Amino acid sequence: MRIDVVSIFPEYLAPLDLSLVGKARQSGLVDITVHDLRDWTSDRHRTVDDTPVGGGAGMVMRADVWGRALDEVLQPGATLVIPTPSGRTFNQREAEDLARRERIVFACGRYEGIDGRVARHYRGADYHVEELSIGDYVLNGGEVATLAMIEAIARLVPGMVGNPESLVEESHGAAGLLEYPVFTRPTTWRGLDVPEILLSGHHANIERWRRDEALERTAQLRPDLIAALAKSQGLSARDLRALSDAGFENPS
Ligand code: JB8
Repeated sequence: MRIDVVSIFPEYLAPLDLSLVGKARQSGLVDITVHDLRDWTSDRHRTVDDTPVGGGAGMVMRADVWGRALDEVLQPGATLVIPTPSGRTFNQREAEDLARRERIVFACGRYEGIDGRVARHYRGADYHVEELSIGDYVLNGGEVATLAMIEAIARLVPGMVGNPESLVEESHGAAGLLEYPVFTRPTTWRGLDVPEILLSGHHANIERWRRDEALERTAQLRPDLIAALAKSQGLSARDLRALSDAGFENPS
């Protein structure tokens, strides 16, 4: 997989040298290049922005500069990801989808964002263009959102995670639920005991306990996920009984 990032703050992407993503880059599994948008400016001040047409606060990133950069960096068949708070929300499904692409280019905006014609132009030129938000809050630019998305995508690339078992468990263990709590030694810490069932060695009981913990935690914190699972037949009769025993309303 090849990933390019275009930004006016290339140093913001330095964490991509670290940890699992850094190792994947060193092993050649993921090839990441960070570009400085100002390399495609043509004036003495290396200007990338201008005032908004129609008025309003702040500055807008110029289509001409982005066009020169993307004409050079985007290869045929590539996906263009534009982080923006007005995009569709990036989630695990999007990460799985993007992990299957051969080439992705992230265009990191700043100020009030990138001239709206840039996304339209590359869509019209038959690129996959995804305007994506990482959540309902506003950052100062697309760089941190890009870091989050690259980390979520890269760990799904086959051969990437040190322990492939952990990915398998994630996808079919408690699909659509929050994770159950985890513990390690010592079994007593500051007067708090690890749940006894986890020390029993009874794997079927442990699995059931973990499923119940995941269900309860999800019902408490993310009732929207319980409703979605109920709608898609993702809850067994046993799951429904566990939720009812824990005092939650029947989600159907
Ligand atoms: C200017 O919150 B965000 C985000 C905010 C931004 C830009 C891109 C993304 C560009 N502000 O994800």
